Amino acid sequence: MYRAPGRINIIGEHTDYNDGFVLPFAIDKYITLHIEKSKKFIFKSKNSTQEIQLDKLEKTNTWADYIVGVIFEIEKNHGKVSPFKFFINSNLPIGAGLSSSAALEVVSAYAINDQLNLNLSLEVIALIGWKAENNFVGLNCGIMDQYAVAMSKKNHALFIDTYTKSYELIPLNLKDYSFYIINSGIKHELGNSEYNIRRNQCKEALKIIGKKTFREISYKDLSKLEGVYFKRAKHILDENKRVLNVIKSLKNNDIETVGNLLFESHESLKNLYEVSCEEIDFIVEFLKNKVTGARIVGGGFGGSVLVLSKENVFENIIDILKYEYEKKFHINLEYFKVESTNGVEKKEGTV
Ligand code: GAF
Repeated sequence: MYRAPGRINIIGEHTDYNDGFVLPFAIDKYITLHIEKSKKFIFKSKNSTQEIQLDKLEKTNTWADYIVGVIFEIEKNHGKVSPFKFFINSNLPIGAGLSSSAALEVVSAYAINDQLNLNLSLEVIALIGWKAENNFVGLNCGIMDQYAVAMSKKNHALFIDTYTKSYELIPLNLKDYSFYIINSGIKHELGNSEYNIRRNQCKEALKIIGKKTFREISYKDLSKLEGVYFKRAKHILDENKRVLNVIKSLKNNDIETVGNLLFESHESLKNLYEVSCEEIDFIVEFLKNKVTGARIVGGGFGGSVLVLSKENVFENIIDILKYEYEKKFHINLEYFKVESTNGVEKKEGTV
């Protein structure tokens, strides 16, 4: 079987489609895939009785589209893909901002590459997943998720410069601190369309300034912008700086500063980039002055909060937060500790 992990992003949110910096790592929650030759394309998930069968590859408006999109992308440059049965399983929460879609794309591209001996590199596999998401699924995302899911290494974060598409592994020595995910349980229907709107606003900001890339923009240029264009662009410049500061702090073993930068990032995503929501803000507000750092993670409009905390501190407050959240929103709050792990791989075992 093959498996691909989800990812969290320590910092660098909404910078990956703006030629900026990101710092994700793959987490120990996975989508697993078994694949075998078949007469038709068949898509089956262990979590559902439904089986999708296709004589001809086409849009299904189901999770199978992530795989169909990948097959189309492979066929564009690497020849015909014969029919397979795809059987998947997952312990990665869906719609929680942890990149379940990138995991599904990357694990299918990786498995097809292996089965057909295409000899594609991990970068090419990641880019096939990214193109499937943009060209077929319709989310105009950046490369962060697919790169993190494909290229991560245990005990490291992956610093990606999305302008040059180069990356560097940054050792993660967190001492007695850990990362946690708190899933708000909110999946915003508007997520994809709002995401694409943010992307267009950034393009428009560049046009007003008269530059081709955010990499050529300085704080002085922001005086040419107003309203949402100013807010979006300011977030990008600040967030890129924060990524570099987090890397510096990690190298200096200064985990408290990493935490402060996470809180700053959240404020910016809430007020400047406007991708948070009431439920997530409630969680982050509760955590202030208690844990080391916390912020919304992923595309936003729901999903999860990433928390950096000492274990005893987190354990002491999480039940109170759960109680308060469930009282206010009537939603069960799920949480778990995340460990870094390797990117996509082939494994012995069953799905
Ligand atoms: C989603 C996208 F898929 C990523 O490319 C990235 O833009 C992220 O939102 C926000 O940082 O996960």
